[in-house]
This record gives sequence, structure tokens and C-alpha cells, in this order.
Amino acid sequence: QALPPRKIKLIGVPLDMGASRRGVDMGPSAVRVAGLEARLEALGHQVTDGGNISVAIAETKHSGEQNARYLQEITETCTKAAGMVTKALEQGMTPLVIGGDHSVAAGSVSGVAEYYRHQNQRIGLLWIDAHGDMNTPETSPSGNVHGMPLAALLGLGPESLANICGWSPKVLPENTVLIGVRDIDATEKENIKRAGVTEVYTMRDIDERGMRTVMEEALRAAGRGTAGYHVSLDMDWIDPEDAPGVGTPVRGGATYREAHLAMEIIADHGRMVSFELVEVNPVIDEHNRTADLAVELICSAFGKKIL
Ligand code: NNH
Ligand code: MN
Ligand code: MN
Ligand code: MN
Repeated sequence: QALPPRKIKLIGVPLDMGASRRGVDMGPSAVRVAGLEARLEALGHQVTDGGNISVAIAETKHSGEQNARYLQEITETCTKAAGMVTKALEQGMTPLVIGGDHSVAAGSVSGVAEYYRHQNQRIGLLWIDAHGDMNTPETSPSGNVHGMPLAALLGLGPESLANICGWSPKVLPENTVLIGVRDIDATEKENIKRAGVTEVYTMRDIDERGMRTVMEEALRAAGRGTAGYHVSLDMDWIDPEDAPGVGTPVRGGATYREAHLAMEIIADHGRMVSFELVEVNPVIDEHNRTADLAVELICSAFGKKIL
């Protein structure tokens, strides 16, 4: 049903220091409990669960600078995640990273970019999120690092995150696409401009032009001149009606079907090189339904078809 079959390396990252609401550290467990491995294998893929990366417990650490709390611990975790992602790709496997808060993306995307850099290729990036995650410590209204990973990947900072694997930037603005945004901080807007990211599809664009058109354009931009693209899916992209178990719910998100359609289109194009799903918060979920939806969407992205 899902052709061609892939070897998938599952990497759990129980990180919640990047967010102020606690509980996303339980995300990897909730997504496993929802049957991730078995359901991917039912599609014909071969899944190897690499377990969870060891992550510091917030209570055992000092938060450090208030404009980027736990930056040091987060950088350490992201560095480990990057290494595991690069290694999975070297072994011919497709990395599937489960967070954890979205700051992990600074590591996973770095790991993918590092692998392709050795082949003189670059990658594209689909950032699917209610938020832009384009803050720097200077512009962040919250000091939460999960609002900064995309800025790091584009080379705006924070510096320690931007320089994972020893180089920066990991993606070019023309291959970076924001999809589904509806909550951008005023100062963050400037950063998006400053970074040169023009491929921004807001919820309004999806409303007016439809998910199919938006995704076709998005995939074209992410794929232009690249080896393929990494998909970074923040579950708060989806409307809280369907995904209540997220740290920062924002009304007016993608519907259940729009979300599946986006993933189905990604699968049809066949150019996704790695996938990550973040911000599932079991503490405020309802009977694990956000994690169940997460597994469904991953299956659609890995080729599950209705018929
Ligand atoms: N923009 C806000 C901040 O930087 C919120 C970020 N929260 C997210 N991002 N969940 O995806 O603090
Ligand atoms: Mn297995
Ligand atoms: Mn995010
Ligand atoms: Mn978000």
C-alpha cells in the first residue's frame, strides 16, 4: 500500500525545557502507545525504534539566561539528536523524530543537513505550525526556546543552536516554507523578513486557495535545487478541536481532513527525506486522541492511502 517501503529509524526526544507548559516530554511515549511502529509496519515499512535520547530533567538544572531558558541543556540534547539523525541516514534509514517540544528541530534538521552536506547537497524544510518559531533571544516575548528553532536553522540565532554540527545556516530561506501559521509575534515578523523567508502560507492562504494549491507550491519551493526536504510538524498546527493535547493551542487551525490531505500530498511527491512530529502534550490531552491523530498523520505522510 505504501510504496516504496522504507527503513524507518524512530528517535524519541523527551524534551520539554523549551516550553513553559510542562508535559511534552511524555509525547514520545504517548505516540508509541498509540501504535506508531505497528501501524507503520502494516504499511510495509520496516521500523527500528532507537528509543529515547536521554534528556536532562528541568528540575535538576538552572534555567540560565531568562531570554532563552535552558539553552545549554537544549543545545546538548539537540546535538545528540543531530548525531542520531545523521547516523540513521548513513545507514540508509529515514529518520522519524518524535518530540518533545519544537526546539528539538534545531538538532534534527541540523543532522539531516549535515548528512547531505557531505554529498554536496542541501535540503529544504517544511515548517508546519501555528507559529513561526522565528524568535531570537532578543525578540522572544517568552524566553521559550521552542519559539526559536527556525531562526536558529536559518542562522539568526541563538548561536549555540545555530552552530550545531559546527556550521550555519542549515537551510536557505528560499527552500524554507512556513505552512499554516496564525500566531506570529510582532518582533518575530521582522525576523522572517530579515531572514528572507518569503514562502509563508498562513491559514488565510489555506482558507482562500485550498490545501492542495498551497501544498503544491510549498513542495515546489522546498524541493527546488535540494536533495529533498525535512518535514517538521508541530501538532498545534491542527485545530484544537482535533488536537487538544498541545502546549500552545491556537484557534483556527487545519481541520482533520486538511491535515491528512497535506500529508498525503507529501507522500505522493516522494521527496521527503526525514520527518518529525512535536509538541504532543499528554497531560492536557483527552484519552490520547492527539497522539492517535499524530500516528494517523505520520501514516499518511508515509504513504497510507484510503483506497
Ligand atoms: N511565538 C511564541 C514564543 O516565541 C510561541 C511559540 N510557541 C510554539 N511554537 N508553540 O510553535 O514564545
Ligand atoms: Mn520493528
Ligand atoms: Mn513550533
Ligand atoms: Mn506551534
